[in-house]
Amino acid sequence: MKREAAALEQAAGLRTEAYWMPFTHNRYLKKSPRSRILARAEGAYYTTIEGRRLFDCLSGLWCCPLGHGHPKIAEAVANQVKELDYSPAFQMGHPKVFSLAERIVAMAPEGMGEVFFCNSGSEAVDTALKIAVAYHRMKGEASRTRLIGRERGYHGVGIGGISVGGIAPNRKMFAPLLLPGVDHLPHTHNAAEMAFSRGQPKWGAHLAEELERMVALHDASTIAAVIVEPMQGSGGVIVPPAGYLEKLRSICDRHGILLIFDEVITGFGRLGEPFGAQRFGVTPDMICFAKIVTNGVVPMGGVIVKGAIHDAFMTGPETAVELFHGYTYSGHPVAAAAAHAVLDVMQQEDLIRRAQELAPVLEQAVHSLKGEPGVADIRSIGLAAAVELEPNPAQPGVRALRVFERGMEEGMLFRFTGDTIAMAPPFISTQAEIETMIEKLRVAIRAVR
Ligand code: PXG
Repeated sequence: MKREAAALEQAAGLRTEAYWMPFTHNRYLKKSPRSRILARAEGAYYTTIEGRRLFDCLSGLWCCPLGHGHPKIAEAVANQVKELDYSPAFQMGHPKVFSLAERIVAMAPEGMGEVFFCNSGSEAVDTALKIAVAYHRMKGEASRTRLIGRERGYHGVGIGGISVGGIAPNRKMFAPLLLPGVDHLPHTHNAAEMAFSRGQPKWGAHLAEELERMVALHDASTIAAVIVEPMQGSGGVIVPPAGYLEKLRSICDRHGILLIFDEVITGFGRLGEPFGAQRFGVTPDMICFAKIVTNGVVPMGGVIVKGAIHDAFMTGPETAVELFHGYTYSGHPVAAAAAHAVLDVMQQEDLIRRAQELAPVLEQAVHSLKGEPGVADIRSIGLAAAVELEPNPAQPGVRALRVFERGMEEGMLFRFTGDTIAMAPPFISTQAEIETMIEKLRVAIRAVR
């Protein structure tokens, strides 16, 4: 109670002006900020400064599936700060980053060889795109520079990521900065063919053949890589049609194009396997990761590459730098310590299996919302689900905002983008918590109408 009182006191003096909040309606939030300010987190719950407890329906922003305040992660981070708080990332290393890379390669699909570390999903994407273009150049195919993304794809907010990304508002303001020589595959969502499908839709594999058309148009010799999220997360849990990723893989193989999976959301268990690659049985040439690798406790991202890609750079004099790329905080010791603790906890508590076991619970529960007022579509796979609402034509996005606000009154921290509510509950959730989350969403949807 004392802590609550202290938080309230602090909230009374809360001054919000100086902080420009990311991807946020700043003016609306700051008119009445108190319900949106979090004071603490423990397990699957946040507590706001007003003392309201909220179930963490999206595991933070898809990144905290092991729950908040895990003692083993906290201890690993605290110890690392005392033991070695920073180690220069260039020309120097520290033991935990080498062993972490080895562990990540061991979890990845067969054939992956090395890990390049960075600090976020956006950096992972830009890193992978740079490696792709440089790789072809190393192989004597410098004309392969074109990058292919996908409509509705989200690859972070770097210049590379928004160029290959396919979410219009993230691109239009920055149009003059977008990379030239980028094309986009069509997205795979089609309400008429797949509304309310569970897991992978049966319709839509043929959309991968659009890549063949792009090859015919641009010529394979100009194309470096295709980048897709195996499951589009931010786009609203758009699940790949059965056979689609396999087709992309075989077209890429046929034409010497690299296939990059952006697994920033799907990496480390969200779909019930370590990576989406394993879940869908398709091995890309590179995998971008971030988020869950540290359970969101310390920023970290990275790119896992096939051995042959790494090896293509290992030429020339031994004393020469092979890749002119990296960040001050690549492989940061505190992030590496957190990541080791996360992987330990995942193993000890068998949490990827737990995610797999909970997936049918979420699927069953979320699809029971079909028929509720304004529910236009429901999609789910693994421990991720989205409920798409019919937008209010006069005010797109406001319906989901109202559901979000009502959800908080019901003790739920939902995530809304556009008129879609996304959920990706922690792997440590109980069956009852997942069912309650959906029942509260039902209450909120009915209340908003
Ligand atoms: N790639 C993918 C597939 C992502 O989902 C990024 C790259 C960028 O990561 P960073 O760490 O630079 O933000 C992401 C991030 C949401 C939501 O609500 C999704 C993300 C971030 C914040 C919110 O869907 N994805």
